[in-house]
Amino acid sequence: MFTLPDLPYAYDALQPYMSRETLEYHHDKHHLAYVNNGNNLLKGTEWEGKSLEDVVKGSFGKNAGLFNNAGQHYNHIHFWKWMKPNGGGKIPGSLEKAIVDAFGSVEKMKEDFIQAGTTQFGSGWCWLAVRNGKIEVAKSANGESPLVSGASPILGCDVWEHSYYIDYRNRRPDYLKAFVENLVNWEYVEEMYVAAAK
Ligand code: MN3
Repeated sequence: MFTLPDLPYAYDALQPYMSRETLEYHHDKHHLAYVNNGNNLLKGTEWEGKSLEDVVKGSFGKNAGLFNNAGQHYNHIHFWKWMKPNGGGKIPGSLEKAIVDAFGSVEKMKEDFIQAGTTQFGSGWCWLAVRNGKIEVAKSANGESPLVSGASPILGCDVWEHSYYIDYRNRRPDYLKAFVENLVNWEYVEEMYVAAAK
């Protein structure tokens, strides 16, 4: 069974970069809907009782309704933890080194990440993911993530309009810049990097 996790901070803790109103709608309504719909669609399938990652990977291309909701449940569980109050700032050493190895500089990684989110046409996500030990930038539509192409997501930004329209209207690039510079919890990204790079 999927369950909705609490936000790891107060609803107003990410202001002014993400408002209480956005988090109330995004967490309490959108994420909850993925949990409830996912649970209904999971019943009686071969994936009942499997881990969330296995449900996401297994249902991809086989059961679109279940995949969309399970995928979004997975993405949002991490999305809340990929942000923190007073986020952004210094990237922990081992992660910073891996980023520089892959992109040449932290600035280039941020530029590529923001570019991926800006150019994702319609709803979706932009990502940092680990593939064969190396960090890459990716983008995906709707509820998809690098999990379905054999990579491990370590950072994702939700570019569905419900994630930014209240605060940024149509200015998606401004939202992405604020996410990277002021919201990202790089310690959690590093934790996922270490687990993925093993
Ligand atoms: Mn969302």
